[in-house]
Order: sequence, then C-alpha cells, then structure tokens
Amino acid sequence: MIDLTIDGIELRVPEGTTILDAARQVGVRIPTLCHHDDLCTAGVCRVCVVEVEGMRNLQASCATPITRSIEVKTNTRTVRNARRHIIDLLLAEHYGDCNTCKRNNNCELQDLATEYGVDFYRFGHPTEPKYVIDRSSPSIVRDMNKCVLCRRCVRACEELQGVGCLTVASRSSRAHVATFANKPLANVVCINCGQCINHCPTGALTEVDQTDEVWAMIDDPTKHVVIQTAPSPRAGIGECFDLEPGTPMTYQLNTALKRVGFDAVFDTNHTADLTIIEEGTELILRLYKALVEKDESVKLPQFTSCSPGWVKYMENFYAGMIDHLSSAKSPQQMFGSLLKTYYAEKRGVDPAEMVVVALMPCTAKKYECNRPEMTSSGFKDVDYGLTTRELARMIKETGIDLPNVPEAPFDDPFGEASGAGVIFGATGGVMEAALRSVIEMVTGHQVEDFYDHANILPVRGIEGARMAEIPITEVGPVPDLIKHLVPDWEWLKGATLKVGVVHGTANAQLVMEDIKAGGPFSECHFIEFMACPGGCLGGGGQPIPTSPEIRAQRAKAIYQIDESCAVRKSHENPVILQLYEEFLTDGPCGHISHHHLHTHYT
Ligand code: HC1
Repeated sequence: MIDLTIDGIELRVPEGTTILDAARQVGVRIPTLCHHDDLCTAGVCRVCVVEVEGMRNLQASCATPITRSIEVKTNTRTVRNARRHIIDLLLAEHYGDCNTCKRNNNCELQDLATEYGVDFYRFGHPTEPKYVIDRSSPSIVRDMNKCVLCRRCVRACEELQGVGCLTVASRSSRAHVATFANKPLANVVCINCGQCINHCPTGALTEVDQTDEVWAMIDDPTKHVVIQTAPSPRAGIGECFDLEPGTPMTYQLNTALKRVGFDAVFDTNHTADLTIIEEGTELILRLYKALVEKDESVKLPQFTSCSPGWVKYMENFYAGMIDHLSSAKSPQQMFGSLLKTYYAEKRGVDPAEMVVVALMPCTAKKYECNRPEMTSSGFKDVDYGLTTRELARMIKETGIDLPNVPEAPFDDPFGEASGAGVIFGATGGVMEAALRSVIEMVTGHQVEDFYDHANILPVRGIEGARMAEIPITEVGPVPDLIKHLVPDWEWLKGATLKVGVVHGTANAQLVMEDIKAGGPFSECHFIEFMACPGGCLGGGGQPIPTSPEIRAQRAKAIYQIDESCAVRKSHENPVILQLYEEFLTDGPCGHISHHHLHTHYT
C-alpha cells in the first residue's frame, strides 16, 4: 500500500492504482475524455492532466500508476490552463454545430467546453467538413468530422467485441479513425452492435435515425402501426428523462407509445417466451439425435441466435460453425411474423397496410429486420427497428413527460408476458428462462423445488464467459405440448445439462476458440451468446453513457420486473399456449412454426 495526498487529502492505495482512480476514491473529480471504465487506458487526450510534486511535466492521471508516495494537485492554475488549451485544440478540429447534433446535451466535449468556460473558438473552428459522412451501414452513421480521436470506438470494437473493424490510420494532423482500406462500414466486418456508438463521447458515431420514417407511417391514416417493446428499453429509457439507471418504465412507456400515435403496443417478452419453447424443443431434438441416435451430423453445443450482432459475428468469423446456431428466429422477428399473420387475421387488418415497429436496445436489430430471410409472413416481418434513444427523442418531440404519465397495460391479444421473457435482456437471462421451462417440463417438478423462487442463480452473474451444470435427477410426466417429440424420455434421467453463458463478442471469440480446441465449453449442450456487454441491457442503442455500474442497475430492474410477474415461466404463459392451439397447431418445431418462427443463417 502507498500513502499519498490528492489536493491535500491523505489516502492510502494499492501500488499501481492510477491517480484518476485514487482521486475518485476520495471524491475528487478529474475530467476525462479518452478514458472509459469499460476500456483499457489510452492516455491520448490529456484532459485529465494533474500536477505531481517532483515531476516536471503534467501527468495524465488515467495513465499514471502510483508507485511511490506522491503529492498530487488536480486543480492548479497550470492544470486548468492546460486542460482549457486541450479543449480549445479539440474544438478547433471538431466540425459541426451542437444544435443540429444528435448528441446535443449528451456530449462529453460539449460538457467539457461548458465546464472550462469556453466562450469563443480560440484556435478557430472548421467551416467545412473534411470527411464524407459514412451512411452505408444499416445501423451506424460515422461522421469523422466530429471525431476527437479519443479511440474509444477503436478500443470498444477491439476489446469488448473482438471485431477490430476500426483503427487509427496515419499520424500527426492526418491521424483519423478508419476502417480497413477506408471502406464504407457496410463493407467491412462490422457486426452492427453499436458498442462504438455508446462509447463515443461526441456525435461522431450515431444510430441510423428512422424516426422520420416512423412518424410518416404514424401520420398515414391508411396504416395500422403497431410497436413491440423489447425487455431492455424499459429498464433504460428512464435515463433519457433524467431518472436513475434501472428505473423500470414498462407501463408508463405503454401510455407514451399510445400518445405518440401507435395503434397497438405489444410486449416482445411474449415471443421471448415463444423462443424458449421453440429453442428448448430444438435442443431436446438435437440432444436426442446426438446422444441417443448417435447422429454425428447433429451439432452440439446449440448456440442461441436471438442477438443479431452475435449472429453476424458468427457469419463473419466462424461461418464453418454456423450449424451450431439455433434455427429459432429472434423474438423480434417471431413477433413480426405473427403480427402480420395471426394478429392481422384476428384483427381484420390487411398485412400489406400494417407497419411493425420494434423498440430495441440494439442497433443490430435494424440490420436484422432487413435480412432477406425475414419475410415469412409474405411481407417484411418487422419494418423498423428503433433504438431506445430514437424512441426517447420521439416521446420528447411529442411533449410527453414519460416519468409522469399514468401506467397502461399492453394490448390484446398479447396481454401480459412472463418474467422469463423479460430476463432475456440480461446476460444469462435466456439460459435461465430456458432452464425454468426445461427443468419443469422434463422432471415434472416445480423449478422452485430445486431453485429458490425459480431464480437459477448459477447462470446469473457478470463474468464474460461462464458455465453451469444442471442435473436432471428424474423424468416426470412430460406435457402434451412436447411429449410426442421423442419416442421416450428416460435417456434424460440422471443426465447433467451443461450450459454456458457468454456476453461481449470478444468473450465469444475466446469461447469459440475453446470449443474448436476441444476445451471445457465444447462439452456444453447449450450456450447463450449475447453480442453486447451485460446482454441486451448494455446494447448499442441504449441511453448513453454506459458503464458496468449502469448496466448492473439496469439488470437489477430487469430481475425486479421478473419477480413482480404473476407468471414467471414461458411454458405457463397462457397466450403462448393459446397460440399453439389456434395457430401453430402442429406444435413446437412443427411445420407451421418452422415456416414462421425458424430460419437458416449463412
Ligand atoms: Fe434483446 Fe431479445 S433480449 S435480443 O437481447 O432475444 O435487442 O432487450 O429484444 O429479439 O425478447 C435486444 C433485449 C430483445 C429479441 C427479446
């Protein structure tokens, strides 16, 4: 341990602690720009400089480890002048107008300029853009004119996601963030996850804005415009209205969406429940074929396929293992297909005049709904994917004060969904939801007999890649819904289900290499992969900023919502059971469900 003082405050920290972290421990705020709690140290912007007694130059506090007893001053005239100088220099390169920027009032450069009293452009301000805006991606817009070269996008893409489609090219005044050979983003290995966006401090990276198109649909009286809301936005959207992270907004959001003008509001948690039934059935079929029939063509472990960034990652980097992916579509896409068929018929709406919008925490969902496979209803199943941020802008534009509107239920015929559906939004949630159903349907016991309150804690957590073993101690009467799937069920008795949970595609890369090398993950039967850190609640379309603490708060909200649900298991969701009776009449993984709810990735 090392003793030091920061602005006269005495403290003791472990050797190697950075000055920035030490200052935070005693409540001394040092401004930062290139630093992000999710990412490794870069130390490139120098906004966090401080004076250290005995050192001639100012030191970047984020990049200076404490190795001896020192005296630090964070707020001297020299320090303030240096920071102001740096901010002025950044502004001299930053082309754009705050008023027309998506990050207005949510921009770290703007905040710094305000904090340091910038009231004119000391070193000038660009009057012409230097770079062409890259609008090639279905998910992400790159405007390098607003880039401050902090490299947070580069680090997020490489460290969190293991994709590495961004880099810093050239040197000195020509340095810029570039893609491979400066190709458009759509033509490189980007997986559309948007982690670059929610780690960018400015408006250099933003989501493709589809709010105008959605407004046009809402304003068109010939259109029946419905919206489905994913699990995670309800745990995050409050942040756009100055609420604490993790303030659940489920039912206020329903009211706001109706006031915005949507004709009906549905809960994506329903098709998350449906995904569990379909994906769980597929797993049982794979296990039977591989373990009982010894069919070597069947691929295990089965991988979840609901995260489109993860699916794209597989397609880009592990195409040879694509058959491990579950054929089940994501809940977003299942819902789209059901809405333009089952719901359209029930409601007497022409599906050609129906517009399905999906509120998602994810930029890759914009890409997913444009995939050519996603038209099983005979139309584009989901027309628009809006991020949490876009929807928050629409709500604000309408003048609705989200935190203070009354609550409203979801619309029929999809009413309330299960708690298993909502936990899809947190890492480990899809696996927990699946296990709640598999354990109960196979053993004939209540899941609560094995796990308190049906909370399957072994699959929860924040480690990037984790495994759990779930013993199937007995086989009970299997419900009619899935009984016919295999000739007998006794082979499962005494089996141990090995499962994995992975979030962030950099962790996925480690697990995929482990599987290829025959490591521990290759023994899993089923693995949940989510592209983003923390799962969807940390998605690239969620409110900015993001951090481990913010994601933990959102996860807490999601588990609270789950605990408050009357039904917490997908197979007990009455709407799902009704769907199999009325529409998907040949059962899970039957021909009808295969047509509407499954696909094949390439
Ligand atoms: Fe997700 Fe999903 S949980 S992918 O993480 O399976 O985006 O929230 O909507 O489709 O339900 C995202 C979240 C979301 C789907 C569900």
